[in-house]
Amino acid sequence: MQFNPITIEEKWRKEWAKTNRWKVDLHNPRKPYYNLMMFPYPSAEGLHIGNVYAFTGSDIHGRFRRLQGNQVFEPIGFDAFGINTENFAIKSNVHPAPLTKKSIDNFREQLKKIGALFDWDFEIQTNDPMYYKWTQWLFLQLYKKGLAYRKKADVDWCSNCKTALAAEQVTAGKCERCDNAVVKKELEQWFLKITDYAEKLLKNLDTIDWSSDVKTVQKNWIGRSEGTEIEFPIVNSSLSIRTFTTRIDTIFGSTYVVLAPDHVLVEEFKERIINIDDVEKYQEETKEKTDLERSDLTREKTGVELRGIRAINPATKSEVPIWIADYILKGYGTGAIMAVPAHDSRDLEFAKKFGLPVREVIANETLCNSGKFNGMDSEEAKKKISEEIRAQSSVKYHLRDWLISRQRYWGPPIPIIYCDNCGIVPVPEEDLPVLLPDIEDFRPTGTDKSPLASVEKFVNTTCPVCKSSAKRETDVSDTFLDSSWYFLRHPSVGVSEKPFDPEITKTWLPVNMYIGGKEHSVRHLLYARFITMVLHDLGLIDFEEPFSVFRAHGLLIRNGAKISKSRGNIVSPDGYFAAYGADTIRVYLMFLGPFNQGGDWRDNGILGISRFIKRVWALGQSQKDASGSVSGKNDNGLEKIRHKAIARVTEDLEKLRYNTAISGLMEYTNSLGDNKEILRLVDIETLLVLLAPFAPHITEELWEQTGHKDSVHDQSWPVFDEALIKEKTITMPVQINGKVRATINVPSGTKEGEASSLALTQEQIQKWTEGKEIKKVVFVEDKLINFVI
Ligand code: ANZ
Ligand code: ZN
Repeated sequence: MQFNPITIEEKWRKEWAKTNRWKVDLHNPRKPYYNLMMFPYPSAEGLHIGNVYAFTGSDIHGRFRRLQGNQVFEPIGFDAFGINTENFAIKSNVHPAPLTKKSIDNFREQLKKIGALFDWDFEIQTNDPMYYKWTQWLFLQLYKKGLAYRKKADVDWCSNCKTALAAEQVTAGKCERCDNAVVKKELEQWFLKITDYAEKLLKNLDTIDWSSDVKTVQKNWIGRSEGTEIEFPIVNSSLSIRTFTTRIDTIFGSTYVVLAPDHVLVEEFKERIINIDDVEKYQEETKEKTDLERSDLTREKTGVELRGIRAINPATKSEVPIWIADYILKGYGTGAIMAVPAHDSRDLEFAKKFGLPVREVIANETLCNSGKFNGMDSEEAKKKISEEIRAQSSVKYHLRDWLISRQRYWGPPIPIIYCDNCGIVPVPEEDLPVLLPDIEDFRPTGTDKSPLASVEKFVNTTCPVCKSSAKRETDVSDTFLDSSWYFLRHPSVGVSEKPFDPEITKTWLPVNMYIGGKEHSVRHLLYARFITMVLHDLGLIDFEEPFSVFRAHGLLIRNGAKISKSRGNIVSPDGYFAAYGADTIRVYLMFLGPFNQGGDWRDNGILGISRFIKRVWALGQSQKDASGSVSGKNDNGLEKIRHKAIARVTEDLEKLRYNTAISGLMEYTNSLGDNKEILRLVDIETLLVLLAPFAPHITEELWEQTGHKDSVHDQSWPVFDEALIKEKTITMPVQINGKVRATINVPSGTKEGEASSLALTQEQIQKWTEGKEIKKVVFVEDKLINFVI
């Protein structure tokens, strides 16, 4: 039969859809295995080859586990709310609701062609009221636990996206959505107290099997720092400055104190500060700068002394000046430091510029100029000094609370009501969802209010407590809240009275294998862990970590360059699917490089894979004609080759080393081709099962054509016999002109080239061959090697 991948794939896709082929029994599974990939944001441009890359890698894993006897639940959905979609809607002047629907419909059709195990009955759309009802419910649980709060703060603001952002959404001082430089704006916003979980988020990293670089990124983002809090009393005042230091051992060298420019004490001492005009001017200038700029070590230090007030160093008891400087951040530690110019390079630069005293307190690794602590090493001094001056040890984190309110339209309204009598009132759970009203002008206003604020029908409501007229919160929540719990919803899609069914959740979660991009290391992956911990502490689930195993996939590039819209080198999979079929594209994508490192898509590489698939097809055809199987002792090593192939592909699949697994399959296919005349059915069967996770359609077709009534996808993963694949070692005589002069140990089957190079390194042989020309090599595999000189 002629090979026509397009018809074959269509045939099987139809068949699978008709019988809902990949459905699993969620209530009574044999060996449940939850295989999840990060769900896509349905962009209007359609599925992108990078999505196909990630999904294929994940689906191969799911199919492999399925063949190993697991019941694999592999759902898919759409992260459909959020600024991305909304920004595109603004640009193209369409409403986000119809735009999202169109994008999802398109995505779904494209996704159906990649040959994945998706069970479409469990699809999620985060913009569906049946979904966001529970996102709002989640917010209410956090609120009731004191983990959601409203606070006025200097927040990161993107004037292009016209909204506040979370710290995690600011990369190198820029908005992660649009690359616009963010500014600070003082606004009242909703925060989730992720910092309460800093310690657990850090500690639990040791208990989960995740890509190690992602763990490191999280660890650094959480940024645990062990130090000391110590008060510097202000002269002629009952107040003091609380500083945070990791180097209390250097306190005798602290010759001045520095506050963040916006530290509350500046306001407090306004009357006593002589140069308050300069100070306020400096405060204004600081507002223009991002935290990133302020922390830049290469920037020249700036600052202003608070003239009129001084502090006392509690160790030396001497008076020291107080400064403000922008390199001290309000949000970290206590927002104030004891400066030690002799031992901190930032402080030294500052001291040099402003002529402040530098006092060395550590020399030759022990303390000096430190009174009775002289001669101690730093560790001992830290303890002793802390005791002496009653300093408190303190742990600080760089992690900030998660700012979740957005002054935008396309998201779930935050379910809060403001009442003049009752204050902040959560919407009663039975009133959820608070529906996002369908409004014409969805564009962000650029003020600190969402467009919902001008929709009177939405804003005006009655207080659930006192029944007087009240107003709704008009901000919506961040998309990352939508995606922080979707893995819990998937198996419970259709459950209407709860966000997730306790029994089903117990059966299926935590997720066994989660695959996705590294770029979400500190956003989605951190938030999802936090929300899972909260739900655990609320007694709603019995695990703290959502993803037992997480593997980050690499990035797909094209012709050596990053694939991006701005470069105009976006690859749409549609044309390739239509030309080669999904199987070839799946195998090609996975062959490009190690899955965890990514690959370089080049159109001309597809042909090689296409040829490989055709060779498999031809083998299948020849097997049909051969109609039977030769077995017996003289199998020309086929049984051993078969076991070796199983061993190699199995091991590679366990480790997601898809590219080397494919090489193994290619070699196996070639070996079978070389032995066409004596092929046994089991050889072809083995090849088809091993290849099935990669190329699900063609293997199914060949399975049928080779006389099987069942499905290749319902077979058991073949096992290999350790003894069979062990190499036998041969002790091979090495001759010079026919006389044995040495022996070498080589694995059975070693070829001439290898045997000869090994033989020529033997001392006894070198004695004979040195300075001589080797005229001829006689080699008999597994028997002998003879050099004629
Ligand atoms: C005295 C000292 C002496 C310090 C020395 C360092 C070296 P990490 O590791 O990041 O926690 N610091 C404290 N709060 C700060 C703030 N809000 N903005 C900028 N810098 C701040 O760093 C802690 C150290 O960073 C603290 O220890 C403090 O400087 C500074 F030889 O205090 B140290
Ligand atoms: Zn932006």
